[in-house]
Amino acid sequence: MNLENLIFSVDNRIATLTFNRPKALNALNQALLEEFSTVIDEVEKNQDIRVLILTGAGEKAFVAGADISELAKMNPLLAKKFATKGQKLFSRLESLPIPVIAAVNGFALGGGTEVSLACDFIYASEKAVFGLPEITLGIIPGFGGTQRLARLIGTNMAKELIFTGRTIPAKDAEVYGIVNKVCAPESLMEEVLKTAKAIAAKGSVSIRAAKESISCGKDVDLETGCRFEADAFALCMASKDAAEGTSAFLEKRKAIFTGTFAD
Ligand code: CO8
Repeated sequence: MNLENLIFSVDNRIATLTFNRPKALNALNQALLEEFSTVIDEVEKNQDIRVLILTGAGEKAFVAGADISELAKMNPLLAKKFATKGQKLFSRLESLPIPVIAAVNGFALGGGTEVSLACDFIYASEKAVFGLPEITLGIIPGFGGTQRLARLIGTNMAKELIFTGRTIPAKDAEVYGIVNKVCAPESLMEEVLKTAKAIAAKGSVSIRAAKESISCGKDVDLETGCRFEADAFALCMASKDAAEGTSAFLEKRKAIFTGTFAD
């Protein structure tokens, strides 16, 4: 892969995508979004990858939003195209079958908060700052922020943050339920990797089933969600991992998962 705006690496079944435009605080321009899409293609193809981590290059930012110098030149049609492209991309990220963790190391504003909200969960540095400040530019969030933030923290709190454009430190984002864990800056990646490794060591069939079940269930009624869960549970029982996991418990040994199904 020929990447100029991103760094992508895979180590021990854990992939890391680093937004890499530190001079522009990793702002999302069109070229970066193209590369992002290519990386998602690769993650979808590579069955060895168990967890994807997103982070930002440099000391200051995760992603400081969409690139304002590009936005400023867009006519309404181009803006709609760009917003739709970003939305589709973030939906693909959200729909990946593997867990995606955002390691938010600094400013996550506008599109930066939006991309982190499309991840399964967020760990943040004490230095991280979240917010959807688009209103101060005379625009609104356009990469799914009005939708995902309201679903995550509730309509009224999302309205206040979006109407005021107020940014919030990681500690407050944790209180709102945006961030799972706040870490010292120097230990952020270590903490994220610890959690990623714990997830990667589990059976991939059950991890995928759990993610799909939670994701499908959150926008449907409880009964439909539970029905989906029962089907996903049954699918897990057809895997070698379920046989191995239950046997290992009964035999008092550590399970060795293969992520495969019975022949
Ligand atoms: N786009 C382009 N360049 C940026 C961006 C950005 N979002 N953010 C920072 N930069 C650039 C600055 O212009 C500056 O460049 P240069 O050195 O060439 O002047 C460099 O990064 C460093 O930035 P600052 O000097 O401003 O650094 P500070 O530490 O003083 O401030 C801040 C850091 C507070 C993060 C500040 O840079 C800032 O407010 N940035 C903008 C944040 C923002 O408003 N983000 C929302 C953008 S809009 C958006 O995300 C919409 C998403 C949906 C789009 C839908 C498609 C139509």
